[in-house]
Amino acid sequence: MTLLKHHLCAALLLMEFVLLPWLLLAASESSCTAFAGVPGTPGHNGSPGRDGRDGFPGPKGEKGDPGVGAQGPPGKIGPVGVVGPKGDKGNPGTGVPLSVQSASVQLLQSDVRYLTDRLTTVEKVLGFKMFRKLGQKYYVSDGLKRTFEKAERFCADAGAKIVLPRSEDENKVLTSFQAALESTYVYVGTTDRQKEGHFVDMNGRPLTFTNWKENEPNDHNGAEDCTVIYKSGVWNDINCSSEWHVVCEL
Ligand SMILES: [Ca+2]
Ligand SMILES: [Ca+2]
Repeated sequence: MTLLKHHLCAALLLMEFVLLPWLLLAASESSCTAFAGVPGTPGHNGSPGRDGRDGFPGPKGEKGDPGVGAQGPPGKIGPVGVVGPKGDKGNPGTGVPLSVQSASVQLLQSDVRYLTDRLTTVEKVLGFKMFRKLGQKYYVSDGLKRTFEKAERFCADAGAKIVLPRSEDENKVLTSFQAALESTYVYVGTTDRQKEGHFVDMNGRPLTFTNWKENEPNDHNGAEDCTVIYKSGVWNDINCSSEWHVVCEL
């Protein structure tokens, strides 16, 4: 009987590497004689453990700083204040007397009228092709030839009159203007239409300056009541229906 038990134990040990673990357990729980076993193969690392539980709440934080709110809307307008006391009497005025002011205004108005007139004259002058200036007077021309009557109308339409020299200087300026026009004759504003032999200006006033050529005015054939100036500067009475250069004065 002892021998059979020994063989059974040996058989169990031989199948240690072949049989299931329950056989090993059976052998260990039996009363088999002990044998030193072969060392087992090291096991693999286990799976990661589960996540830990949430920790306990931390201690209470410190008290925060005071907040800063937005500015509120403006308040209502206050009630009307009480009327203040009457002010002190003012100092005496230092204005210019009314009579002096009136004189100054009149002077200014006169200056404005003068400047306006001069500006109007200059604007008229600029409307002509040619002009000469002598003092406050302008001689102007478009280089046209007209009868005396049409020459009068031409100048009047421009707010002017047919040129009439009233001094030696004016006569010279007109002569130089005549040369620029390349003109033989230029009408001047004097006639004896009203009274033969009595030459007057376009306003019917006697002449204060004349420069008649020798033996002129001669009223040739009894038909010369108008006047021209030669390019040499001397004057001659001539038929009014002839067409000669027109020069106006402003
Ligand atoms: Ca005449
Ligand atoms: Ca004549």
